[in-house]
Amino acid sequence: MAKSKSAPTRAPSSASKANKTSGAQSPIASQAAGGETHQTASAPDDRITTNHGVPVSDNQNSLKAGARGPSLLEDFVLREKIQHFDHERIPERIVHARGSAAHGYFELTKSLGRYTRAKILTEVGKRTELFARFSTVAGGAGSVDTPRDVRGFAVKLYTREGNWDLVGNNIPVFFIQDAIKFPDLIHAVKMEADRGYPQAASAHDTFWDFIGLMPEATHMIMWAMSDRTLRRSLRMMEGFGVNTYRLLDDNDQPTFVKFHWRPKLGTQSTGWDEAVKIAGADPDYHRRDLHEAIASGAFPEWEFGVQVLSQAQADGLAFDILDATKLIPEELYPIQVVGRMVLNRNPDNFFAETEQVAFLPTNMPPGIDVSEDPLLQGRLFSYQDTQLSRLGTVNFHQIPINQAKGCPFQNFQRDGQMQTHLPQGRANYEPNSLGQASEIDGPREDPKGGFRTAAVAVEGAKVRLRPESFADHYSQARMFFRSQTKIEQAHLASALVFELSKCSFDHVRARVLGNLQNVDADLAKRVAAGLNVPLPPKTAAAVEPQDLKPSPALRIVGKYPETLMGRAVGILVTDGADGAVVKAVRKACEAEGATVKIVAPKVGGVTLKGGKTLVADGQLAGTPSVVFDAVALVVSADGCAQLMADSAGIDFVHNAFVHLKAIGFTAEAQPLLDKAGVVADPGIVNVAKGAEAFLPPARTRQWAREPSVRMLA
Ligand code: HDE
Repeated sequence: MAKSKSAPTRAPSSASKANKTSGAQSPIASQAAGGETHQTASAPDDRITTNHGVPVSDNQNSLKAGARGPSLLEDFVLREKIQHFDHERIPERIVHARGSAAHGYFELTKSLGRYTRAKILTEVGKRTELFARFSTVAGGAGSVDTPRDVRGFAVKLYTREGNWDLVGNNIPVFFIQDAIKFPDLIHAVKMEADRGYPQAASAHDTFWDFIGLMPEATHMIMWAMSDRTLRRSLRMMEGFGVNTYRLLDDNDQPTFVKFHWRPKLGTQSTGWDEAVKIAGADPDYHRRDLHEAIASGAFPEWEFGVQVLSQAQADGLAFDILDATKLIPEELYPIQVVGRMVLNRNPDNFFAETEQVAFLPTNMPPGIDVSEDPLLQGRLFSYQDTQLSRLGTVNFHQIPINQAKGCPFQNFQRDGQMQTHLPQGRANYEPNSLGQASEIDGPREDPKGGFRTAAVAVEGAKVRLRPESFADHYSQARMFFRSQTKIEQAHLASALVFELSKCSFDHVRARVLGNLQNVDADLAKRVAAGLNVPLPPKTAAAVEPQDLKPSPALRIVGKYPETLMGRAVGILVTDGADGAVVKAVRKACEAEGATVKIVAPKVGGVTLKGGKTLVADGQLAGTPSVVFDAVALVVSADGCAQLMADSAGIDFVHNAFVHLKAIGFTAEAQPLLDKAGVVADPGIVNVAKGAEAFLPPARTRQWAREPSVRMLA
């Protein structure tokens, strides 16, 4: 039965199925007659082994009773490999399942020593290693990057005094005021319980049913329906701690603090139609963008800022600082920029790092503390708990990505599943006195340098009550809406029309419209008109909304820097295109920091006028204009004719136009522009004689074009 391993075996019939090559091969792949590839090790260090170190002789064939016989139970190599594979997945996060992450560093530029003793916020110039993970909330791990959704913005800073996890979102407020409503909120937004859809979308009955019944969500709904939830890039996204925290000074005196991350590239969004099309063109749009930017050395950067308020200042606010559905307008309490974050290294392994990273809002160094915000209080329990079901053990802090790296960690906690540490000594309790020299064994508490809690006075009966000071659900929603530009207001109203159009219950829509009347009568009217349904009466508000001063800081349009830095330009070329024009456009855009990609009907590229070959970065059908911020059409007359016969060519141009992008062109492309419905405006630029005129419109969107290409509410 047993054949020599080095001798090719041959079954009596169907010989090719049983072919096996000699074990004595060069380390280079060799192809057996039957099509199997064996790559053999040249040194013991190169050998595949089992998980227990036994060298594997054959990684192509399982052990069988005869070449065509059944597999043998004895084959522990096969069983171990398959069994490990069977258990490769861990439960995905119940929220924020889809995420992308990167390593980087934090650098303090201004000390907050007046307010805190946390070293990370007092040691100017010191760099602290960190790992940041950005995520969508509602979709599963395999969902697309561009749904209309809030984005998670979680940063694990490996400080010298333990890990600090600042687990925030890209929106400064939240849907609910009390943690007890979180499971309801998430159940409502995720796939509906009976049908299992829609995936990663809030546009469905259960979400809007819940929202209509929860007026406290109205402010967040304004943000969620704004372009803030349509991210252009993770690099162009703000981050907010959302909850109110405290800083504690050397004497443990507390100051309230709100944390902010502000992207160097400004906050930029896509349009809704564009986001939908990107989902098809590149479901990994954000993950790819982040990875490619870091790989190319264009390191994303954020400013780190704080708003600090004393108790007296907090008491003077028109709302409760403990209410996470409210923000503190920058105009009232400016953001002090005190540091920066740079992401400069992609993860080596997605699972080990991005998937296994476990953020805990309870991770705070001494000098930072929580507030009594009832949403935050619930979070303090939830994250630790969720790691146990995801990572399966209380020792998840030993996984390298979760380990405190800036300092040692030691205590008397012992054992547990997946214990990888080897504690020394006899004493696994404290106090103890078994140590030989010092009469103690192991670490001890540090009353001076250790984590302490602010000694804030707490009083009151045990109650399940929402404070009166949380009752105004509409004033800040109104402030947000009225602070937006006309374009952004129209986008927000249209998003509400889109989402409510996907609901099938009239009473669900009507209730939301009733709430919207409290935000802004005109907004409610526009949404009702967009749905073509009657406008119901205004919902009675617990507290009549106030007209707060608008906060222009809440806009996106007109606020982001007009720049090509971090933007992508696509040049569509055909055979016979003028290489000099391609070169000029590329050079001008790259000089301003843009990434330029060549798109051609075939990926092998085109033959330029003059005979040179220009290789493409992307093939036309697979690289539509939605993945670019601006495009240029450098084509020949024949090439133009071919593009006009191809819907991918027409869509490339049409979509760039309706997505308000700059379009550079050479005269030969004019028939294609006409066929794609492009109408001349300052964003449509002839680049035949130079790219300069293309640059200003390519640095932004052509907002003035929008009314001519889209019906907005
Ligand atoms: Fe989370 N949240 N959350 N959340 N959250 C989780 O923890 C939770 C909330 C946020 O990239 C979970 O490790 C409760 C606000 C981010 O891994 C879970 C409440 C904010 C991430 C959890 C909230 C966030 C999470 C799921 C209401 C903005 C992803 C997996 C009281 C400040 C972190 C996990 C990552 C993840 C609970 C509300 C941000 C279930 C109970 C508000 C960025 O523990």
